[in-house]
Amino acid sequence: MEKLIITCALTGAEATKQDNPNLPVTPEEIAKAALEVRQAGASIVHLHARNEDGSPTQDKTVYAEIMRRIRETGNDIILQVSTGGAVGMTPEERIQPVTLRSKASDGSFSGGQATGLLPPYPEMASLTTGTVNFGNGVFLNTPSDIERFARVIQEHGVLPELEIFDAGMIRNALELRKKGLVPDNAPFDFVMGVAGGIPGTPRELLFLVESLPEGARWSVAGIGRAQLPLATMAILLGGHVRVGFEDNVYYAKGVLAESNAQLVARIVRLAKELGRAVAAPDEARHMLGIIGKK
Ligand code: KMH
Ligand code: ZN
Repeated sequence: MEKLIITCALTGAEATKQDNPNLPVTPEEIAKAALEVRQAGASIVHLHARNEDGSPTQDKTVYAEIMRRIRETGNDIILQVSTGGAVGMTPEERIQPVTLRSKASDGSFSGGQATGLLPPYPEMASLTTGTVNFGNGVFLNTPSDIERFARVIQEHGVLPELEIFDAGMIRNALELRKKGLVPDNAPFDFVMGVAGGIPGTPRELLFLVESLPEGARWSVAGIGRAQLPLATMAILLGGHVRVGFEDNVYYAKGVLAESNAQLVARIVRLAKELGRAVAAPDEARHMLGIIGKK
């Protein structure tokens, strides 16, 4: 089996400090959490941004500050920005952070100032390929908006990660592939257990995995109590794992997690016990086909 890629979704758009006081919210807190999860064994961070009052924002200046602070700590973790944002945001708001990476006239990509550190721009972006009820709200992704997001992600040289909240979204993702709007190496991430989406059960995970084309790379992000069992299954099945406060603020039933790093460290221990080596960020870049892009 290939090495395990661990993604940590540090903050999300929904959890609050009331849910877990250890939730990283400010750019400084997010950069600190990103370093801790890198040291614990994660190779990708999935990023969301917040306003000063803690409410979600897709403002690219806040994302720019988060990524700058992450790189300033010498952190080489892969930077994945959200294009999902929060329920109710407009597509224009949501796509902003992708544009922090710009294409130069010679075809190379850049963003941020040269610091001698890895550049502070997005290497990956999440791309949800359908609409799903999301608790009491609706996470709206119309066919035309999905195509538009895919085009902008492509134009900015960013690798999309296909966020699959329900089975029909796999079909939509494959349509985008056929149209040449997402590359064949774009990984799938099954977000399982959202109220309104596919349940986070072993049976459903097997069904989603079997629905993918041969050779497709996938990870699973189990919501709440589904996080640990589904992550364990992914380690065993050759998939990859996403953990973090965006999806689950608990370590065990009734016990809040101390940090995102605590959740990552448990996956690293499990992988070790189960005989699966863990990928470092550069190894993950090679596996995902994003190494070499500047
Ligand atoms: N906050 C959810 C409504 C993503 O990051 O791409 C959507 C979300 C997905 O978090
Ligand atoms: Zn997200």
